[in-house]
Amino acid sequence: MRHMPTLERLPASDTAISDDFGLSVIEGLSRTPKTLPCRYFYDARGSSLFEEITQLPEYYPTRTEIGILEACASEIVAGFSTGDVLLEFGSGSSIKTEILLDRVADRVVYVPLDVSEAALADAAARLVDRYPALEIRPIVADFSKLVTLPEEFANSRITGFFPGSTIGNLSPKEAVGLLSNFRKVLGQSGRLIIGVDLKKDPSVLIRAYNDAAGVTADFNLNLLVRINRELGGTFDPEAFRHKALYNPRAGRIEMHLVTDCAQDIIACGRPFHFAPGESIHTENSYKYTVREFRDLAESAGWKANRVWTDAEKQFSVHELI
Ligand code: SAH
Ligand code: AVI
Repeated sequence: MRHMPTLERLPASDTAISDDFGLSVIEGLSRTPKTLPCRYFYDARGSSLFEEITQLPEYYPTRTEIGILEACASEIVAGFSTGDVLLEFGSGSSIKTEILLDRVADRVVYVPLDVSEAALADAAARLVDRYPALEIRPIVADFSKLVTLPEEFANSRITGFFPGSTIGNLSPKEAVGLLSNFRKVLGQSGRLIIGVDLKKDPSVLIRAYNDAAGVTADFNLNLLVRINRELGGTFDPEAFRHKALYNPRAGRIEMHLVTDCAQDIIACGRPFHFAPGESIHTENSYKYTVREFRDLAESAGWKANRVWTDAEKQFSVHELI
């Protein structure tokens, strides 16, 4: 068996994950309406619940994107030369990446980058066994705060891989900022393969974020459990319920945690009051048309090149150069 690759941390200016949590919670719960950033969903339990979500019958994005990637993988990997880097932003379980690695593991250096150390460690353990010839360099970092990559990649051609429509969890304005920064980090010779969920019948969307088994509800509520554990919170998760709705004007699914009765809780040593019916807005998941996303990518300094979709036009995979 091969040794596990060491997890690399970028310098403090590039990433500040744990220190941010308390500040973000104080800031978000002090607002009206209250909010919490969705990147904190992914502690060990949250990452594992997300994996369960991807298997749910109602959650079409994962299996649809996998189908698209299987169909277009040979076209994507044709662009790789020996020594090129495949850098995945928010790599999670790295399951979809195997579709590409099956074809290029002997040629590329794979750099999974994620805020979740647990997800990175699990994925790296599986990949070293599966691909004995693959060089893996995992990085614990917040992709929204990336300034530079490790010096050793300075002269490499880098393909960024950003599947799963994680870009949809940012507002369109933030998405433009992130894609412009990816442009800088990947350089002019870089390209980006990015998965984007498409606009569709709202009832299909609402089912995907409000599954019958209640896994998405547990994923949402786990944020309160995490605040209790890591920030001395006093939330009663049973006093909050999961709510998912489609906001047609903004073109996004919204997830909320709603309480039906008044609550006074402590988090980070500070008091927060909830009126009956008040909610915490925990996530947005924006949906785009192919045209809207290509325009957004171009406004971030990329050229929108090839695009692949499934037959029902549920999901899209874009190549930006
Ligand atoms: N790319 C995988 C996983 C998607 S789940 C797939 O398509 O299946 C989203 C992943 O992004 C989680 O593993 C989460 O920890 C990570 N993530 C979310 N926000 C992040 C951020 N700001 N920086 C780095 N990783 C982030
Ligand atoms: C990771 N991200 C793209 C998922 C989504 O669909 O917005 C997170 C998720 N939230 C609820 N279900 C899945």
